[in-house]
Amino acid sequence: MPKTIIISNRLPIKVQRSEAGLAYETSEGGLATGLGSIYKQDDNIWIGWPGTYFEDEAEQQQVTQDLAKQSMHPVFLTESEIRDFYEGFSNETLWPTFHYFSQYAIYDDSFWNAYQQVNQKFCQAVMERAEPGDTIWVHDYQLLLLPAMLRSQIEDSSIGFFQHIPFPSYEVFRLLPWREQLLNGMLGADLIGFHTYDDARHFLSSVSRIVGLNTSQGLIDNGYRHIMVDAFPMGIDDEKYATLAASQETKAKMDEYREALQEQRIILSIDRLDYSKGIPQRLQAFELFLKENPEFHGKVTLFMLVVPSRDQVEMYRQLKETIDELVGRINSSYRTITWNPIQYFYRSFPMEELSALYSIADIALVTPMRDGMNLVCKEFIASKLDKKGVLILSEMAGASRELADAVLINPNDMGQMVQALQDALLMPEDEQMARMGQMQDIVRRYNIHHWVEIFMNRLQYIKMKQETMATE
Ligand code: GDG
Repeated sequence: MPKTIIISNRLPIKVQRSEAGLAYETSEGGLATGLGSIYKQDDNIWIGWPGTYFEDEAEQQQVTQDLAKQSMHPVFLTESEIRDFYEGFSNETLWPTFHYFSQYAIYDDSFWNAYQQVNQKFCQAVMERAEPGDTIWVHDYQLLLLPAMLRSQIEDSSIGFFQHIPFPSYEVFRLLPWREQLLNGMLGADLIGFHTYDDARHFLSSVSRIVGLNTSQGLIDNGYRHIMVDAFPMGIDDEKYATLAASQETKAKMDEYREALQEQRIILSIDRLDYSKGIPQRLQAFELFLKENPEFHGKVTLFMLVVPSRDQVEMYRQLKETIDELVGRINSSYRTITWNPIQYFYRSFPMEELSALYSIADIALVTPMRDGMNLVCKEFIASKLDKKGVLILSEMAGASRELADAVLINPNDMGQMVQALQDALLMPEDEQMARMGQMQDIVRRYNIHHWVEIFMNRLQYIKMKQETMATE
């Protein structure tokens, strides 16, 4: 029976060494939840890197055996591959370029060589398990070359590709020395998906101008096949967040936080450490808000969670220092004996604590400079059982295309962010509830299960269409 193979750089599991041996922790991320309904079924599998460096062959074998029981197949990366493919080309070349921070991009041939080599390694891992008729779904910017590599070996298979981060405009994308190879890699797929129509449009324009292919109405004709390009805005598992918000564990945490924070209005900020998330700009806006609104001193707290990420990369280390300094400066300037304007945490929180924070927050301040989608804002919406609360959302997040009832801001406009904070803090409850109700409808309707279903259906559709076009 044909199966579905999912491939992403990281497997939906964390493998760690402990004194008791290897420990496996399943990911609670949105992608893992959504695709869980697929890869755990029948003979379907998920192929990816387990996220840890394993030198020892016996250990690799152990991991392979353990993961196989959960339908997962690991691709092991060497130390130099982790450095040059993952931290290098993926995170220091593609990530900044695709988020419009091309001034941070490093163009290094050894990174590029490692990127090709690791994509080839993934291709081999897929080929060891793929059979005719299988459906293959490749995820994200670490594996842009993989669709074409697979296509050259299994011509007829259905290959879908989804990019979770933005696709930049042609003027930015063309800065990459390897632009044509990257596009040709993606064009090995039958269906190429992005979070927004703008991303899809930017991709099509790069294909037309760099590869010279005809692109019309979201279809690319490469002379052999028609490739479909479209927007598939990713959703979340809304029920999971609503259920968690109603749970005893979350309620207990909410009581604890409420007692500690007393009558404070809570502004919540949650991100991975990343310059694309606009954390320093958000802090500067909050500082300006405090300066201009002394009546709110002692009455609002910015609860800021920064989840450690990529801290081996120099740029991220510097960003962490900038954030530490800004928080220190703002707190030392405005704090009183009984009030700290910013509660700052540089660590990851367990789900029920995250849920309690979403539930008690008056405002979620989500202001990335650029974000493919941003799931935090959707999780905040799904957790608001009483519909009270305001979402302040950057226009530069893919989610802003769907969530028109948020207070939308441009993260480069400090004055607008300050105004948004004032408006949100003063917004009447009935308006909060009306806006939240609208956004909940969207988050519910276009949830993660809908996203998976619609992508898979469209992949099937384009495959059928290719066949009918071939016989015409
Ligand atoms: C990429 C794209 C796109 C955060 N802190 C904690 C925690 N989280 C979870 C959140 C959320 C996830 O991390 C972050 O997701 P985002 O979508 O906001 O951002 P990226 O990680 O950059 O993801 C992005 C996404 O892919 C999907 O396509 O939306 O644009 O950049 O789920 O809840 N989870 C736990 N503790 C924390 O402290 N447990």
